[in-house]
Amino acid sequence: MSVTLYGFWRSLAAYRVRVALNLKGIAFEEIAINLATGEQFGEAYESLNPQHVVPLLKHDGHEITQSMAILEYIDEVWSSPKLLPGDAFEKAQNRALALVTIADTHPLIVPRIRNFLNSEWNLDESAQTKWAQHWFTLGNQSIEKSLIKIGKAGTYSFGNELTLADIALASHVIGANLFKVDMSLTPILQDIFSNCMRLPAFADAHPLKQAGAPKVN
Ligand SMILES: N[C@@H](CCC(=O)N[C@@H](CS)C(=O)NCC(=O)O)C(=O)O
Repeated sequence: MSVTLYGFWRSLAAYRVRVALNLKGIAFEEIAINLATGEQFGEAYESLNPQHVVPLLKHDGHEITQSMAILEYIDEVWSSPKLLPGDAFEKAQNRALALVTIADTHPLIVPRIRNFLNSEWNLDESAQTKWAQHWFTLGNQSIEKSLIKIGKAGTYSFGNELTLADIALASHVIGANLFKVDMSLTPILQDIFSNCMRLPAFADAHPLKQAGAPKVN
């Protein structure tokens, strides 16, 4: 059964899906929807996702949107290694940490928000960067304090086994790095990120390693 991901090189949400597919060892084809030229608003993509956003996963005749829903679908369909382990409370704790960035930080910096800041209030690129840095910094602080409060961090957020929350946190730090946010103030988050990036599943999925990404030295 083939797996197709509609994504874009710099999409943090598509990054999360690439990592999960890599961790499960699932072969997939990625089709790029060019968010920079507005391809997400074209008729062809609208018929797939009326929300005009990536990622979208096609599998087994299904079309699934929203990275969190896709991650949970992948985890249920391909059960090993388990990304959302534990009892109901542990799963809720894991989802809650992931959602700090998936639901409450990342949505504030996506192209449609930054484009609106520009078209309505003339905020130029440097003002938009300041906006993004602000929300990533608040996200960083919430995540770092949550990791301390939960008290389970080891190599990864919930001990020494990778979980769904680590995928979310890695996407968060990649976004923060793209906007040059100071990561030295959140050392636990930074350590978890470094540990994740040692794994090819995370490193190979990095936005800057995807087709269409700008070359960096
Ligand atoms: N909550 C969604 C976010 C989807 C989203 O906003 N994706 C961005 C790329 S990371 C997008 O396609 N943006 C298009 C736009 O803002 O015009 C998820 O996690 O899948």
